[in-house]
Amino acid sequence: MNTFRTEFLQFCLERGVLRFGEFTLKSGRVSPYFFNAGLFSTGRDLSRLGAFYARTLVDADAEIDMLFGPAYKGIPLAAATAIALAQQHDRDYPYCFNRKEAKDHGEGGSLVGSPLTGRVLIVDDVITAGTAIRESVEIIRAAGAEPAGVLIALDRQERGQGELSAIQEVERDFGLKVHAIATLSDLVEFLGELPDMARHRDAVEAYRKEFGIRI
Ligand code: OMP
Repeated sequence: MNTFRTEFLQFCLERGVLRFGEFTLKSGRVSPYFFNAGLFSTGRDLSRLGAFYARTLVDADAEIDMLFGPAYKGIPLAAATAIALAQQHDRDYPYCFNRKEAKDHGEGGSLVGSPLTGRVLIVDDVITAGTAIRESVEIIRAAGAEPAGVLIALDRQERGQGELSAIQEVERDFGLKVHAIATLSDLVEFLGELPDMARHRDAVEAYRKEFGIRI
């Protein structure tokens, strides 16, 4: 695995973002690991996280015109990514986010930031069932813009209803490419390199056998 992904997963472990145990997911599945991006909760964490997102986007060579952060968790992620793209890659993209409740006073409306136009990249944390992404696609299309890709931190590589993962379904249904900083495969490989993580590796591997997509 490349050092970039190893560094990212190490960072997640250090910050407690990646945890092992028993976690009931939105889907009802009981997972031996959980990724909680909300625990990147200091200025330095967010700055480092933004750098990982930005680098993933630059490496993917995605053709986009702006960033969109879906409320709530996508908002600081899109902002941190936009800052890192400007400071570290000299790419000054406009960015925008939505409110969950439309305002009926002041400037009104439910979108904040740059107007949604052109090819829009959705920035979020984890995709499980893809619900949040589907909502973002609707918001972007309603504004007359084009959803052009998704950038997330972790691809759990789990099957959805059928054989495809939720991410593969999003790619198929909307023609959107999903870019992830790291995947479940990276996590299994990473845990395999840490002797004191063998127990967790086995549990994650067993979970992958049961719910993972075929790779
Ligand atoms: P969808 O909007 O259905 O794709 O689900 C994404 C959500 O799953 C995230 O925003 C979290 O609330 C939750 N989640 C995680 O954040 N991390 C995980 O490792 C797993 C889940 C989950 O519940 O599946």
